Amino acid sequence: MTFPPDFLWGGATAANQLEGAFDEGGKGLSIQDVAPRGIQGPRTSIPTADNLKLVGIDFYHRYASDIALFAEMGFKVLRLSIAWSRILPKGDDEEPNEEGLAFYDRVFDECARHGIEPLVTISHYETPLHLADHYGGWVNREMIGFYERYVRTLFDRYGSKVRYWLTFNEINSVLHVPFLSGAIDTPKDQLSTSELYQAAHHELVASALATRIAHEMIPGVKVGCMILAMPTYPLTPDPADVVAVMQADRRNLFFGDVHTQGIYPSYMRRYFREAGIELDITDDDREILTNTVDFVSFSYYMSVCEAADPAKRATGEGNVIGGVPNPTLQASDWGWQIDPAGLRIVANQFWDRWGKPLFVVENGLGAKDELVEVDGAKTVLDDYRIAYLNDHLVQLSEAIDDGVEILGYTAWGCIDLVSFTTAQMSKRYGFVYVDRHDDGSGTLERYRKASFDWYAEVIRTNGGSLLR
Ligand code: BGP
Repeated sequence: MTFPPDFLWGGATAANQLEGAFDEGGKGLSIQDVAPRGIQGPRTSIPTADNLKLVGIDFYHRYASDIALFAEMGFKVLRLSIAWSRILPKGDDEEPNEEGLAFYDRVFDECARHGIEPLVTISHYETPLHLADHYGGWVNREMIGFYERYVRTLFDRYGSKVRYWLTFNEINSVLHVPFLSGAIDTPKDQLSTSELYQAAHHELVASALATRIAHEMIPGVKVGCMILAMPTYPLTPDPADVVAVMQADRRNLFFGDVHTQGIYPSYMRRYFREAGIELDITDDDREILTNTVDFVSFSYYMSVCEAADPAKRATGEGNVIGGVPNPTLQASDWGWQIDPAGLRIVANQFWDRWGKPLFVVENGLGAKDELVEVDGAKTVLDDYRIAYLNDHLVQLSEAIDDGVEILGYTAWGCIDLVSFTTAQMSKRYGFVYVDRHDDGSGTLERYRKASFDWYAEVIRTNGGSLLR
């Protein structure tokens, strides 16, 4: 096995999916506090008790013991996000909320005590609700200034504690889930493609600005973009399908192209012209975009197919971006098609195209788990999750052997948390089981699953224990 000796093994989380304490410590409301059905249902006007994210898994109060569990597995890195509305409760506040700042100080100090490096997502689907309700979210250029104020506050406060930063989670998803990704509270069918790309443009400028500011303020900092990776295969060998793949792929790769090259790629000119899109791009914007990222991070769960024939272009179940299901692959209980080789393929594609170090910051299997008793201890026998992760990590090692530079791997939802797309508790990813259920019942007790020991051994052996 070929994982480099300093490979960053760990797990990934997001504030809105695990912290809970949605109205404690001076926190303002975020868009997630009014999205009880994830991307699958409408928002509510105020937080409602059926929204599992309001309590999450209570990480806000249990962070110390949870981080101790991660340390027990040998984590080198923990990906977590900062809830923007803990720091700036409304988003346009002049002064940050000290209690919110102090919370993440405690979290980072706890990580440091265990030798765990934090990898921090600045904006993970949790924009302050006020910015959605009063400014219209990222279609509005003013968002760049609010984001700048937020990142300056973070870099100033945590610059000595956090070395790795990600600007926007799955930035390409703004085209697909405008409310949760872009805080744009207009139904998608009433938004024009121009508005969606304008929002994407504002985020790209904000991301490049954050990169510039970080480089100015924090010596040795590493800033990455974060892309929802979706390798796309032709449904048939028909060249028309291959062209369809090229075009579908570019809708995603565009975001990485801008982040790594610092300019809009030439193929977008034709797309914008033919789609009648005219963007407001200023000279200042163009200058800011030249601040390219230090690395590219991505989530990887599944691949899709693409076809030229609209009759074949049925969309797969449950995923954020869409795409045609692959007839050769099996799917998870939530319809996400399982494709370990896709991880090797996409890592090679990104490396060949961008030449920047990569970081796999999300990967894993959302599955229903059953708590059982073995030798008097409660656990989950999640051999299905172990098989999924094993096969993906073997493919990642193939990519490393192919010559791709990979900084690390953080398994998504390393402790069970609330799902993003469906807002369920029952879609579990963790090495640690959390006793909480879709109806909100449960003790919130934590139990180690079989995958807990398995992952600890993978980390201890630096991948040597993986089964090829
Ligand atoms: C990504 C998000 C995560 C996450 C993951 C799994 O799109 O960045 O926040 O939750 O998908 O999705 P889900 O929780 O819906 O299974």
